[in-house]
Amino acid sequence: MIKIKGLTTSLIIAASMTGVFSMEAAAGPIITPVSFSVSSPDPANSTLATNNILDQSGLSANYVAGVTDFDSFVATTTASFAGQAELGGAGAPSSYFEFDFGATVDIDGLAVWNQNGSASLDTFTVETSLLSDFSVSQVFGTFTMAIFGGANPIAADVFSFNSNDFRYLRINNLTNAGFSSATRINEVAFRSSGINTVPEPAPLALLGLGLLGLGLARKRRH
Ligand SMILES: [Ca+2]
Repeated sequence: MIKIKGLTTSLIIAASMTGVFSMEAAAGPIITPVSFSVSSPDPANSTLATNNILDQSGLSANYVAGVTDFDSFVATTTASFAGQAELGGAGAPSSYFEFDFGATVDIDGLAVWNQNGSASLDTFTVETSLLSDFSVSQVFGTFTMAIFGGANPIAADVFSFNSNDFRYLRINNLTNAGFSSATRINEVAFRSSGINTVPEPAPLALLGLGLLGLGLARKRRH
């Protein structure tokens, strides 16, 4: 009877642990790239550091990468005029912001806090690749910023797309709100799809751990 009771307890522990992992995966935390570059930084305006796009500068709140829930954060966080990043040129075909996540990731959402003047981003594409030279890549559709040239502080535009595994992501700048020599955005954030490429503990493995725990407990008892 004790044995059955113990086994049942282990099953409950294993099941609840599995549940916890599932909930974490579904939460869709913000994940951040390990490095960032622009295809054509504007040498005339070096005060607009390119890091501004990723360092949470100008945001009304801060997140913790890998922990903070993307959807709830981007819904309530605004950006001020300070903390913008700039691309030289206005929508030239080779003009893009590029992000390296350091390993294969799976992302299904992007938040962009735009700049609030005529240099603000208008239309862009999202392109992803497993290769740094993008010789094989996937291009999502053309996205249009709903919020541009508007208020300060400014809310985030959020875009969703089919998740896929990649390491590198480009935001290809197509058009801006009219400024002829540069495109500026304040900040971006990425949503993990919850489909982690790092293997999560499988339910059977957790059940095994539970049974192992039971075995150890019984051994100590004897
Ligand atoms: Ca910023």
